[in-house]
Amino acid sequence: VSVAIPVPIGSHVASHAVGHNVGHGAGHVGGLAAAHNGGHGHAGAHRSGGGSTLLGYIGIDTIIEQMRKKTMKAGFDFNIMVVGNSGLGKSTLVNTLFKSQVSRRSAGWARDEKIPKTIEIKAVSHVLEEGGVKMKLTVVDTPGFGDQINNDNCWEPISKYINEQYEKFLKEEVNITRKKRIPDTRVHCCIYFITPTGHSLRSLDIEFMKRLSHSVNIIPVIAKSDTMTIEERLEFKQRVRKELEMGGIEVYPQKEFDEDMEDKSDNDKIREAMPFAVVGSDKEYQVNGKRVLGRKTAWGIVEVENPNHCEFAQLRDFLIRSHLQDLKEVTHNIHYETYRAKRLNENGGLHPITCNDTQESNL
Ligand SMILES: Nc1nc2c(ncn2[C@@H]2O[C@H](COP(=O)(O)OP(=O)(O)O)[C@@H](O)[C@H]2O)c(=O)[nH]1
Ligand SMILES: [Mg+2]
Repeated sequence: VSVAIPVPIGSHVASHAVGHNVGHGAGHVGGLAAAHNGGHGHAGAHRSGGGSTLLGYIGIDTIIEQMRKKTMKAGFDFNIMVVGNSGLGKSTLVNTLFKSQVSRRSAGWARDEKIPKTIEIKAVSHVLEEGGVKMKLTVVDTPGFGDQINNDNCWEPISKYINEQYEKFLKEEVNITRKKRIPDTRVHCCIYFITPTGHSLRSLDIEFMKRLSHSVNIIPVIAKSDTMTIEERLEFKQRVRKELEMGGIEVYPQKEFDEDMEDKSDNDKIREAMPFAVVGSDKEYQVNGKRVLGRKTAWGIVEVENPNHCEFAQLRDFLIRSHLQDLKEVTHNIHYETYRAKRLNENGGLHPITCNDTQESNL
C-alpha cells in the first residue's frame, strides 16, 4: 500500500489548525484542530511527515469539503422498491423510514372493486431535505404482487421495470449529446416483504429472489413481526437464512462485493442479522413522556424504533445511515454494468441504441 516516494510534505498540524478551519464549521461544530483531525481519521498522515515545516500544508484533504459542497448542491437520487403481498405493511414501512407520507397507503378494497389482475408498478418521487442535503427519493410500489391465485411469473413485470431503468440510463450514457448528469431512475434497493408465517419461505418468495438477485439489491424483511413471539422470530429468521442459502440466493450485501476486511466484518454482522424483523407505524404515542412511533395493542405499545421491540431501527441505520452510498455503487458498478455489458454485446456495439430519443436538446 505504501508509496515509495519519500516526499517530505512536512508536519502541518500547526498551520492547519490556524488557517484551514474555514468551511468546516457546518459539519464540525467547534472544529478545533484536535476535533478536525479526529473527525477525518487522517491524523496519522499529518504526523508522518517528519516534522519539517518547510513546505507546510498543501490542502489535499480539502477535497472532502469540496466534495461535500458539490454533493449538497447537486443532491442525489435514491430509488427504493417495495415488493410483497398486499397488506404486509409496505407503504407504512416506507413512511416510517422517511417519517413522512412518501408512500400512499393502500386504500383497501372498495365494495365492487375486483382484485387487480396484474401487477401495477407505480413510482412516486419526493424531494426530502435534511441538513441542507437534498435527496430525491423515488418509491416504486408494486401493488398486486403475489395476490393472484396463480403467481407464476409474477416476478416478470418487476424484472422488466428494473431493466427498463437500466436501458434508459444506458441510452442517456451513449448519447452523443449526453446530459451532464443523467437522471437516475435505477432501483437501488428492493425491499422484499416476507409474510410472517413462522413456517418457511413460500415458493413465490424463493422464485422472486432467485430471479432478481442478480439484477437488483434485494433486502428481505419479515413484515409485521409484532405478530410473532421473540422465539418464533428468531427461529423464522434462521430458517429464512438457511433457505436462502440452500436456494443459492445472495441478497444484499453480497459477500463477493465486500471490498476489504472492514467491509467484510461490518457486512457479516448484517448478514447474520438478516432478514430484519420489522414493524411499521405512522402513529405517535406518548411513552414515558416521549413521543414515539408505535402500534397500540391491548397489552401495550409496540415501539417501532425501540431495538428491544423490533429491528426497524437496525434496518433504517443499515439502509440509510451506513449503506445508502454502497447500495448506489453496487447498483451502478455491478448490476448496471452487467446489464450494460450484455446489452452492448448483443448489439455488437453502441450504434443501434443511440438512434432515438435524441430530440431533447434543441439544436
Ligand atoms: N400488526 C402490524 N400491522 C401493520 C404493520 N405495518 C402496517 N400494518 C397495518 O397493515 C395494514 C396494511 O398496511 P399497508 O402499509 O397499507 O400495506 P401494503 O399493502 O403492503 O402497502 C394497515 O392497516 C397498517 O396499519 C406492522 O408492522 N404490524
Ligand atoms: Mg401499499
